[in-house]
Amino acid sequence: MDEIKNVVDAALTETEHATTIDNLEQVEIRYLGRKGEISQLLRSIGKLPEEERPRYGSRINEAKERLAAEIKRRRADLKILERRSRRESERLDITLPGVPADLGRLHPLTQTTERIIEVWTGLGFEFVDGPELEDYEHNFAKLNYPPDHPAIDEQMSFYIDDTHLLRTQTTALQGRVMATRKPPFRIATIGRCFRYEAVDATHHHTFHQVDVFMVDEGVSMADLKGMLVAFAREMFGNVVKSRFRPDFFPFVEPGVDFAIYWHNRWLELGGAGLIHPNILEVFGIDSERYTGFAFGLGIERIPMIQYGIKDLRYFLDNDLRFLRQF
Ligand code: FA5
Repeated sequence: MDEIKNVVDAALTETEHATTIDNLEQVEIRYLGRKGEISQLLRSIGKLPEEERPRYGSRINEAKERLAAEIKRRRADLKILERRSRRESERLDITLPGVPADLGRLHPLTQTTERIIEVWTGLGFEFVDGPELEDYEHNFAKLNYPPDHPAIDEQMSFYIDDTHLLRTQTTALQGRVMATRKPPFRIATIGRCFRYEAVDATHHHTFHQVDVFMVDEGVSMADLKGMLVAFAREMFGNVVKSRFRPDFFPFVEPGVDFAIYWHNRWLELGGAGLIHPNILEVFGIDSERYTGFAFGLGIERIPMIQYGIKDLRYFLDNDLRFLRQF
């Protein structure tokens, strides 16, 4: 009987001291398992005299039940403790100062692009995207370039095969629009252009342009000038002075270049003019009834003027010291 008491006392102490559910399971196996200490006590019954066996047996069964009940209780306690400690380790201290997030910002060219879109949308123009991988027809032929015209060489191109090239000008979209729409329309497009150029502070092989054109009855140079001046004022402020000088582009007649006066200097923004009647006719638009204007500007030029950036290579370098300033 003492032996039973010793085993039960030891088992109860170990149960009480188990600090994890795993610990407790080991205690359970050691005492209540098939080969555990209590089972061994039961097996030793055979060695006792007949008359002692029932009492001994029922003592062992009581001990077994008591131990099982204690282990069950301890297991429930440990579950609560484990849950609590998990909860505490996961608790957030919302009064701790946070780690400031490194905020991204829009690239200066994206900011300029968004502003340009805002201004021309406000003037009633719809923005349409064209492909960067263009065909010769849209980039040159449909824009009234005679074959082998020197102006084609002026825009040195990256050819992909005999008939496809990376577009050299967003003006390439004009033919795509005129083939599918009837006037009146007011269209604009903005995006990347590519020229096989020696890269320097004002020229890149990859740059951006915006092209804007409209076709309607009675569109004249006065409309073109009025809208370009309105655009320049939106971008550079009310004081800006602008200038139009004759220039040549095969797709306009007359053609002009457009410049603004900024910090005591004339700065060219791009080319413009009235859409050549040949182009309207190619697309079945009656050039007696309809006229149109078109212009195309380099985008990099705008933030360069606004912020006094001397070298357009910064825009493609992705140097954070430069980009963080905008
Ligand atoms: C044109 O590309 C004509 N398509 C513009 C046009 C459209 C005229 C509609 C008439 C009617 P130009 O090659 O001049 O024109 O380029 C226009 C502007 O794009 C230039 O003034 C310049 O700001 C920019 N640009 C041209 N080449 C580069 C280059 N390599 N790097 C950066 N900007 C450039």
